[in-house]
Amino acid sequence: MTTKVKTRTMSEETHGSLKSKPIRGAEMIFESLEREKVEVIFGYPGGAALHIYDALYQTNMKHILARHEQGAIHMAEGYARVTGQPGVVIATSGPGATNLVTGLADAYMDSLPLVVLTGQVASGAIGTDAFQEADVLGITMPITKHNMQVRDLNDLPRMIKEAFYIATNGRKGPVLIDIPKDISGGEASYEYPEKVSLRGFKPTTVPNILQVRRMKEAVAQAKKPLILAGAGVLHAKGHQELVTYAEQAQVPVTHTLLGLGAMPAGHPQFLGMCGMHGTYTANMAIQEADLLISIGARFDDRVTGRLDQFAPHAKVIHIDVDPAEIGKNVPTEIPIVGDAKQTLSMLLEEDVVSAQSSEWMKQLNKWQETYPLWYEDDEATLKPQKVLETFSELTDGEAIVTTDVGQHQMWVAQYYQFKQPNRWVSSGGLGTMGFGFPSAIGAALSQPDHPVYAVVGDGGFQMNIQELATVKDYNIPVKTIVLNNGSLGMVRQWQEVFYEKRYSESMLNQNPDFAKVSESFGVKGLRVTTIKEFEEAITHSLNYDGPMVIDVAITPGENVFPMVSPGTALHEMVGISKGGM
Ligand SMILES: Cc1ncc(C[n+]2csc(CCOP(=O)(O)OP(=O)(O)O)c2C)c(N)n1
Repeated sequence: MTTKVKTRTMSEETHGSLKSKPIRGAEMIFESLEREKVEVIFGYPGGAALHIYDALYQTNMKHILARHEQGAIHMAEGYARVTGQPGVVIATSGPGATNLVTGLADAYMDSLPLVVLTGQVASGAIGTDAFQEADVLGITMPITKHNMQVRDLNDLPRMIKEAFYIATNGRKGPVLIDIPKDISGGEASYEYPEKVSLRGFKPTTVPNILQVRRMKEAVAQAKKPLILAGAGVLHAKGHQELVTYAEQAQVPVTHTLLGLGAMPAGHPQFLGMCGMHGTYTANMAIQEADLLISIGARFDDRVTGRLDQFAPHAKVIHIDVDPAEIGKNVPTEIPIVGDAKQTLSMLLEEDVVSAQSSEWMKQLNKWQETYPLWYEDDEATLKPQKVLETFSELTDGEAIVTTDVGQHQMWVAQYYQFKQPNRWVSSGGLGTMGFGFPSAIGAALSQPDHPVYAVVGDGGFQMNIQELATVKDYNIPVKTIVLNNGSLGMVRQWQEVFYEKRYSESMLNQNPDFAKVSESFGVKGLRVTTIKEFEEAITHSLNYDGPMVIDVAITPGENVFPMVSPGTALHEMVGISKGGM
């Protein structure tokens, strides 16, 4: 554990005499973070960030030293996904900053609020190819919602205030501030602005009432309506309004991968996930619907399949806080610019008229009974689907679950019965391997009393396995379930289906013993090969106060179904029922 001595908070010294007494730029950072009520920051030091780390030493701010900057930023993403609050990251210049690139792109694609502070070489050295210099603004411009470099120390407090504002207002996203070393080490008087005024950034969150009324009329006339709920519902914390509206308007609901948890699993109007590995009922509902209401979803190609055959009979209503999303991929009859919660609240205030959907609901129920998710349980091997069904039952659908990217991610999405919103943390847009384990650390720090599980593949876990040292160092009780199939499973599946079983570089022949690896980090490690052992391990983990890794030897060669192949339409999915592939 760390031995550093905490001496005082910044506020103690600066409150009351803000303008008169100059303080260092690095101190301004922590003073400002305190004012933004930041509880924890994730980071990794280095030369250009040394003033910042020295100032940190003199505060009470909780800092988690990751073992790789990529780990730090995924932790911040996990924190942001569960809380809705910005995750804060500090890294040094050059390689420290470039190691953040994947996490920035990931957060940008999934609209996660982050405030990222990077050290930079001293102002006078910028552009000279100085040691550990990288053009961080140039590199991160396309993968941040906004980025800025501090040129004058007097601007630093305002820039931090703006960064928090931009990251969390309208469509959320990552904001980066690049801070040259002479700026963090320089002194000036400090004043934190109370308000932000940005002429070019005034997002519309309250929708136009006339558009809302048009939607009401369209729903009243619909016979086959459908809501497609995306992560925007969760970001806006509009899940309760979604359920109430769907019930009152008699409209069934499907969701995107990242919309999981917006509607509780098991709700009679809930059809499951749609898209590439969605349920038969959800995908067919899209193809048959006469009215499709997208709320906080962006019509990603994994959702739409072949675009020109997507929802061919539907009038489309698109609700999104980001006007640039509307009409981007799918032509929209009724555009509604607004925050999901505010729009749904407005709809509820307007006296909901329900759709004429009783026949439609009967048909959907029939599909659900006839074509449920299925898998062949051969008893001899450990089926991943069975593992996840068991995991869902033993944790009662209440755990916070993070995943990496691959087959295991799709199986969690299909088989974990999320009962609550904001308990699902996964890399959707960018599809980042190595995300699952560190993001679970951030999630666990935000909810210390809640069980947090990272479900990862044997490939992805090895991409950020060094964070085992972090969970040990701070005794963060993350439980990691490695669904170990000895391969890059999703790549192997595509090679089986589309490349005539030419398994080019997708076998992981030299996997370490994950239980022993974790033991060597001081983290409890278990290996299980039967469903009984798995049950025992999960039961044990629920009462175990510390980190743990459970290496699960699942059936190699198992595939994820149903599946919509790239370039085909949603109704052309394969593997719908036993023997159907
Ligand atoms: C950083 C990164 N590199 C490559 C890929 C491409 N990719 C997608 S899934 C996958 C295989 C994942 O294997 P594993 O982590 O073992 O999980 P599984 O599919 O077996 O559940 C790969 C290589 C990716 N998504 N992210």
